[in-house]
Amino acid sequence: MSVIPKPSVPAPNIIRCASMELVVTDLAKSREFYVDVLGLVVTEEDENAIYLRSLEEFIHHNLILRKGPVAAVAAFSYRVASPEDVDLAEAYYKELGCRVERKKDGFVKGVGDSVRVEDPLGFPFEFFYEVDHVERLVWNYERHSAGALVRLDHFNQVTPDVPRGRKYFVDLGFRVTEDIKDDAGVTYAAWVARKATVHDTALTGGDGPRMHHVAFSTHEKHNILYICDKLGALRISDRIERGPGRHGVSNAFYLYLRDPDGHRVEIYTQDYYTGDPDNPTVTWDVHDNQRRDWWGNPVVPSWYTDASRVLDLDGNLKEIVKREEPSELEATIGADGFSYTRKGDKEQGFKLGNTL
Ligand code: XXG
Ligand code: FE2
Repeated sequence: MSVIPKPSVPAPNIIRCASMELVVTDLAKSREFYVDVLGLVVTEEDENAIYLRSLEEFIHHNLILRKGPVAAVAAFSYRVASPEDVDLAEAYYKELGCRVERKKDGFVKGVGDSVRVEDPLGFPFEFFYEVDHVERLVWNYERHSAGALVRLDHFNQVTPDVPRGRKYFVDLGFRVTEDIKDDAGVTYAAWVARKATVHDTALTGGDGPRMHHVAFSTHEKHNILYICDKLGALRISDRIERGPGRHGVSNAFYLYLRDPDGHRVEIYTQDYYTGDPDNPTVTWDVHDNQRRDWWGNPVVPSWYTDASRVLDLDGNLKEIVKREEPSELEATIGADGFSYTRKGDKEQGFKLGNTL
């Protein structure tokens, strides 16, 4: 696949991942999952769409559920630092030869002047600055549940050629915080950030463009355990796909759920600070069975294979390009569903009693 050139115009100053627009096939069922079970707050809703936000958010929404015929993702939205950065985003993607649309009144409720693009990796990206402010519910503990989702943390995107995508994100001003590689130089995944956490989005190697997951953060590990208990009590434990556990990459505590359409949602907490310009990149060996789960628990195959389709700017499903390099599933998971333990770990090993 061809290298994506760096445009001559400066990249827009991106602040953070801000919102995702999900197309869902049954709005009532999705509302039940995101509002009644997970506790996201409804900012606004009508018969076609529900605008949701997390408890610490002050902008209009972090998630839009829009009714449609096929489950898919309509937009990955980023907030930029100023109105001029929306102009820069428009010029940047035009120079890349991408399809670009600008709407001064915004594409969705609550957001003003914005640009939507079909980016070089095939994803529908949006950039905006103008947005309606709403009440920030940080102190409204009467509205917090034990599993309170407080912030949108990151997106995760499936793309066939991770190094190609990584260069595109670095040109766009992202820092690479972590990645997964093998000795032969194959890259399986990369995590890239604008805000001072491990990521605003990550690239997972696979057939794409597809959306792997959208992640919301909660404050503490016990909040994640409460969500598991609640799903059990509601007899919908089959929505749990992977976890709870501790990631190797990012060191965050995690849980992956599947919504009524199969869209994957991660609940995430307690990664580390990455805001310095010389923050070092952490590289993990694909054969290190603690990379994706620090306790060495197996990753279910569906986590590697399943992902949501994405839409072009006309609302049509984007065509999928196959990954040519080996998938992480083939590289690491045996017939029993378990990954291999990295050779040499025993020699490095720990000595009982020397930790404190
Ligand atoms: O947010 C993440 C993830 O991308 O969802 C996955 C942080 C780490 C991981 S991994 O499974 O690689 O530990
Ligand atoms: Fe994630």
